[in-house]
Amino acid sequence: MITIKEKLYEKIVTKKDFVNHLMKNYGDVVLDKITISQVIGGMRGIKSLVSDISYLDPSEGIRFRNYTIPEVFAKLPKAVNGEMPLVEGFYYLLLTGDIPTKEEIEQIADEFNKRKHVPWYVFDVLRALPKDTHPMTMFSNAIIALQRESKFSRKYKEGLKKEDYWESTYEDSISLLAKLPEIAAYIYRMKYKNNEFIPPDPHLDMAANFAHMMGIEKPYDDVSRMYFILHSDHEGGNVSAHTGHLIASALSDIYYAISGMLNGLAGPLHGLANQEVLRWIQNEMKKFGGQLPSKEKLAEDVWHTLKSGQVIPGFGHAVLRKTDPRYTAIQEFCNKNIHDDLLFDYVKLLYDVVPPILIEQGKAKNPWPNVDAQSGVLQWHYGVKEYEFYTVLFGLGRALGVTANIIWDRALFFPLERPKSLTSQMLYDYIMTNKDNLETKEYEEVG
Ligand code: CMX
Repeated sequence: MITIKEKLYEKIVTKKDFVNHLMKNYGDVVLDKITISQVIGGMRGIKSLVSDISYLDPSEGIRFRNYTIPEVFAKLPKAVNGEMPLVEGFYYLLLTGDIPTKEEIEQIADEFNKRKHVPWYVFDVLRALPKDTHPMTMFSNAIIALQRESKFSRKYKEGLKKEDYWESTYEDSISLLAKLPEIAAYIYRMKYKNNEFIPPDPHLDMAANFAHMMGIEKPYDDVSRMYFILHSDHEGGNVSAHTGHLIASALSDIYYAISGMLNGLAGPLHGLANQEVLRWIQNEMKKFGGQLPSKEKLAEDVWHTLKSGQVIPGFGHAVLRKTDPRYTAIQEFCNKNIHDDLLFDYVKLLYDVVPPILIEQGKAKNPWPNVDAQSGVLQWHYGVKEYEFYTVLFGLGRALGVTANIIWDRALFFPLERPKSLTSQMLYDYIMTNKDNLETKEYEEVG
């Protein structure tokens, strides 16, 4: 059987030819017009990145390597005694685009196993931080501390050839991913479980080992598998994936890139929204004395949140225009496995209450829930009630997608990312100079 690296190499050669062909023969083809509102408004919808790892359709939602979420769940080999696919197999899919055999999964699991050991100084760094440091800050710190391990950076200094960039990036990615479950579980148990650590079990798969180190019984292993897979990637333009790509485009190594992408994920408009959803619901639960309110009462509070200038966490999306299929996947799992859970009932009620309000308010382009509206229920139900920790779990999953993307960025020689910025005066001058040729509206001079 060929190794993963050999398989990747074969695929890289073919894909590189394809991308070179596009660049050489069609490099001048114009894709889309770019509007002033896109330039000012956070580059929404500007097609300016390439990722073959996943694609996000506004209506259908995410496809990982062209497979929908239900297809990923159905096609990938499952864990023994589990319903969810092995994360190792999913990573193989992200890297190669192929559904792995059991042997191929064993190969990648073996690679993770060999590199699992977390050096002592990482724990020292974590312990040196004040106890009230946010777990995302801890996670990001731990990863940046590991940067000294980077094979890519070492080899680059020695004069690495461009053709070989991807290989040591792959090595760094496997080494880092192998350590993330133990680092995350360590943060959790140091911060919330009185420093009572549970050593890793080398016989378990990545997610089961994580569940074990967290100290949580079955089916938390399956919950973790599902959680990591669903959060792994959301095409290239979201803040975390894009940050990782941008950092790595300067040939900063995986450790720099993943630590940085976590810092983007830590924002309340992105990954931190899962924490915010729980915080919001917990406040409601307290207010309603641990009871489920009527739709009308909950609607009043949703309006109150909006009118006080805040967003409703867990709703809306920059690309999606329908309910997030990641939300649906978690909901299906909850429907099957969770009964009589007040939090789950709140989430279901919010699904009925929030979208009509956001539609009536008329601002959000997408009134439907995203993954963060539903994901906290799972964690809470299975015992992770410290909701500050939820974004770390998101980050652990996201590292799968971002590392896979960066390995391919390097393989395909994607260059330094360097878009052009203009001054606002330049935008105005452009409009005034070209107003006779522009299609719409009257162009008034300002000031
Ligand atoms: N509650 C209230 N207002 C919302 C809203 C929500 N859930 N979603 C969008 N809006 C508002 C925006 O704040 C914006 O208002 P202003 O014009 O006053 O600035 C307006 O509607 C238009 O926004 P949009 O084009 O629909 O959405 P964006 O692409 O700008 O932002 C997102 C997308 C996700 C940041 C936004 O929907 C939001 O803030 N949602 C709540 C936070 C959240 O759940 N984030 C997690 C997203 C998934 C993830 O990355 O993990």
